Amino acid sequence: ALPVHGIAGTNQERTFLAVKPDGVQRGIVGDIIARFEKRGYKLVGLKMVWPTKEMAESHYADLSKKPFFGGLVNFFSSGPIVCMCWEGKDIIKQGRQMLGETQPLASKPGSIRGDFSIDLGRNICHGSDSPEAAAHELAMWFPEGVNDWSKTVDAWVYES
Ligand code: IDP
Ligand code: MG
Repeated sequence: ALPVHGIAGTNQERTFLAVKPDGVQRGIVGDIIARFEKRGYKLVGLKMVWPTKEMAESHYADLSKKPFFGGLVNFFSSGPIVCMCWEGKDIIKQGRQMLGETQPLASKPGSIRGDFSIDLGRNICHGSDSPEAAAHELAMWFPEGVNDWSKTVDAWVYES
């Protein structure tokens, strides 16, 4: 049977990851993409978007009551971000682990935030934190959909 893409818990699980404006400015986009590519994950959506304030507010709506919300929205809409949809086994959780902790100072070396960032409000990257968030964020950032391509090397990445 053909794989049904985007179902959490399958080898076709999908998540939304983004390089935030600081990561774009600092030229880390390629490094971040390379980490997920080299691990074996499949890139199925990729584009640069300059978020409006409204898009930033919507993306971070669950944090709207926090005191840092205004600064976060201004920062997130201060320049283009790189939007990605990555696919593969356990990608939602693994993606978060590869990003590191929200607080860069608590992030291990080897994680993106642990390798490239210091301050909480300049922590380089975003990743969906649950299957529900992934579905919601992918619908918001990729309303046009993503690419259901089959990666021929998958037989060398997955046992089955
Ligand atoms: P996450 O990005 O690891 O999912 P969230 O709690 O969803 O973390 O917060 C979203 C973003 O808001 C964080 O990545 C960080 O840049 C910023 N942020 C979170 N907590 C604080 C805070 O206490 N002060 C300032 N900025 C914060
Ligand atoms: Mg979050």
